[in-house]
Amino acid sequence: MKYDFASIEPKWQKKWREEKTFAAANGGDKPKFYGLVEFPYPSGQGLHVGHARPYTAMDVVARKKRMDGYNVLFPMGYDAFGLPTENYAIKNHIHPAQVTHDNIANFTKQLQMLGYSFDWDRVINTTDPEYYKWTQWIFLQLYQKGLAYKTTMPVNWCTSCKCVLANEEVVEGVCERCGAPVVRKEKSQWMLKITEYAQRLIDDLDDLDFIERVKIQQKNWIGRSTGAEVTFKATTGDDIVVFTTRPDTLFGATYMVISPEHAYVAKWAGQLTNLDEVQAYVAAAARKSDFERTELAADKEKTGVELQGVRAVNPVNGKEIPIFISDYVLASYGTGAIMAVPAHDTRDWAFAKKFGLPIVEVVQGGNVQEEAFTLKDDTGIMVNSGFLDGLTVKQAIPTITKWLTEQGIGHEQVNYKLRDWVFSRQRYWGEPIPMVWCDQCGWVPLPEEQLPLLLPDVKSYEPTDNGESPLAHMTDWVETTCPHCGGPARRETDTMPQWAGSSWYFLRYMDPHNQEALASREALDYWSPVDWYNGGMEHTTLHLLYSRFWHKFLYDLGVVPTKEPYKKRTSHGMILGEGGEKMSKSRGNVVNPNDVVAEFGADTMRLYIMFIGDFEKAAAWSAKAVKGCKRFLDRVWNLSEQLAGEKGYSKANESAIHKAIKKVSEDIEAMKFNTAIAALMALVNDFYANGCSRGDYQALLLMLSPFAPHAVEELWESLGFAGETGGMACQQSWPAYDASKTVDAEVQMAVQVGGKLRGTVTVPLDSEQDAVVAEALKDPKVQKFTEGMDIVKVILVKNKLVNLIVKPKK
Ligand code: ANZ
Ligand code: ZN
Repeated sequence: MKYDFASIEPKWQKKWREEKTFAAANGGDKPKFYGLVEFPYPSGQGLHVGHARPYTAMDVVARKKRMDGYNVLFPMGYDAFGLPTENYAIKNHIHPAQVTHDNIANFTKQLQMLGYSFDWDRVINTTDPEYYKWTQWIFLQLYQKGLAYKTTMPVNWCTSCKCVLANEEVVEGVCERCGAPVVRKEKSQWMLKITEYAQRLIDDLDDLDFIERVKIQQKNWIGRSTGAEVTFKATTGDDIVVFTTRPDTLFGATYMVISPEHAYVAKWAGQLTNLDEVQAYVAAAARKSDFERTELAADKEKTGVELQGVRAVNPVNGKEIPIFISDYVLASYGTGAIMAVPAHDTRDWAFAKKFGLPIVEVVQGGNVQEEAFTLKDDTGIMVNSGFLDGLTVKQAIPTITKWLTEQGIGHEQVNYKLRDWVFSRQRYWGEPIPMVWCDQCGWVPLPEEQLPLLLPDVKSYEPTDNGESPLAHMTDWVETTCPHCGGPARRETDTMPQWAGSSWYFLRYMDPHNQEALASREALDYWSPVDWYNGGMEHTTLHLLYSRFWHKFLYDLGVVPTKEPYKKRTSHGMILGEGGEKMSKSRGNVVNPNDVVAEFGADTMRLYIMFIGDFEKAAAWSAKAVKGCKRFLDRVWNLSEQLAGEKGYSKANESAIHKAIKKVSEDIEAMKFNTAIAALMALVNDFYANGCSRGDYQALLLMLSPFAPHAVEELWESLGFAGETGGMACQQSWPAYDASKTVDAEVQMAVQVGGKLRGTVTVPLDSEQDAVVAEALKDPKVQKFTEGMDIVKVILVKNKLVNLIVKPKK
């Protein structure tokens, strides 16, 4: 029988689909397991091998969990709103809905081609009105609770997409999508108050089984800082409030800096003697993004302008100090104003050097001549600091904070780097925001009965040049009546950002066809939380944080039963091109899964993508290694024609099988797929060497079935196992191992030095020479006779004795 993957694979895929082999039931006696992968954006390029890695991995886990006796939910869907589709639609004059439909059809074909055990009855599509009805519903709930609000703020504006970007979508000053420069622009935006959840988003990480680097990245992104707010008096009589994490250094504050956007710049215009210079600097700063102003400028010379005509007073020593504007102080963080302590802050030091400002050391050990000394520990001793002198930094911080509080000029303060989420986009292909503007009533939410608010058909999806959404042209749609007073009103024409639909999709899978709710309470109670979610590290600070926020909000509303959506989070490394470079069209090194499957079959593709290397690390594609995986499957296949002996494990293979079961079971749980496969390869070698019984082979097929399910089912059926067990291999129980049979037999061996018995060692049966010698040399009794000696020869009698021939070192 030939291994004809091209006919075998579609055959089993069809059977699984028709028989709904992998459909999950919302209930039952089995324990539940909900395994989740990030649903794809259905791009025109189709499925990438980068998708195949996490999808195959979770498919292996899901298939194994089913065999372990779990009721498994392993769903798939499409995150289909977004810019690339819209841009493609504009360019090719095809409706985005049509583009989406075609791309989804292609993705579905590809996912089925790879034999994934998704429950195809639960497929969701975020652009389906039946789906986005509930995205809109969640928005309305956020609005009712005061967590969605509209405000005018400077936003990141992509000059090419003509679209507002979230901070996270701006990478190194350019648009993450198209690479065009991003400028700042004032716009009225819907915002979501994720900051209200900042502390909970940090605290609740503790109980989660997330890989450490995900937790760290989320914490850093939220960026909690503890410090104090301190009020300085300006000579105008105004209070300048600063945020500092080092109130202990207050005596060293020799000047102040406020951000160029600070309200006082305009307020003090009349008093400033250098107003022109100040205004020119403000205008220049406005053109830069925060990233350019901070990260990109970190090593560059500091710039700024003194506000001549106004000064401030340091509240601890009464000294008058100058005030500057500089773009290294951001309007959006803390209070947008700082006290500058050049002796102990690197940026302040660079600035002070440039402008010839005094540098006063207040923590002993600060190297004020060469470079600012930013204290890393709490052991420094305060100097030049009045009543703080002699205290450690650790003591000085609470002391000064208490003093400031008593004086009524300061208090302890916690700040977060996290900003509220800019939730509107001036684009067509997104969820309409269900809000109406009435001149009489202001913003009025659409009544829930009117959901979904359908995205209207438009002729042109081009964003307008003034930055309004294309929907703004749709007079018929825009003009409506106020749900509150019945007067004339206008619909919101911005749409939701790409991240909306993915913020709750895992809930919809639990009950995807529900018409009354986003999912029934029973379904939510049964499946929550997601047991294991694998996805890309690049989604850590966006999708993963956003969806945790929405889930917590829904938890507070009583809609979902758990405060966190995902129990466990793991992440995979990237697949690189042959030779280790990033796959890209321009490099011409993109591997198309269709080609691999056509040439070698889906099972080889699956096996290879799991064998490619450590799951968490990046790995380079190797056509040669793909062939190696195909050869392994050929070997498995051909072995089926040489089976000898009946049921049960053969004596010769029994221990190897038990060991392999233990190893493969543990490795799949730990996502060490490559070593699991290596163990199966070794087992096949044993089978070829020792002969293979039907029972031996059956165990191999069961362990191989999550990785190469099509070939396994075909063999399972043709060898009659299906008849004997009454089901497919994927429906069998995962083989169990007997722990006592997995431990290696050990032997005691005599150790001689120069032919005389000097000790004994215990080593695994059949140990090779090097291993025995290494073990022998650990024995102090042996060491006594080998010290200062060279081992010139070793005589090994396997499993009995080792004799070390030595002579003195020269
Ligand atoms: C005085 C000082 C002395 C500071 C010292 C640091 C070291 P994190 O930890 O990131 O929260 N800062 C405050 N608001 C700022 C703004 N809007 N733009 C730029 N810098 C700002 O950083 C807090 C520190 O960053 C604050 O503590 C302040 O400088 C500066 F030896 O105050 B510090
Ligand atoms: Zn009204």
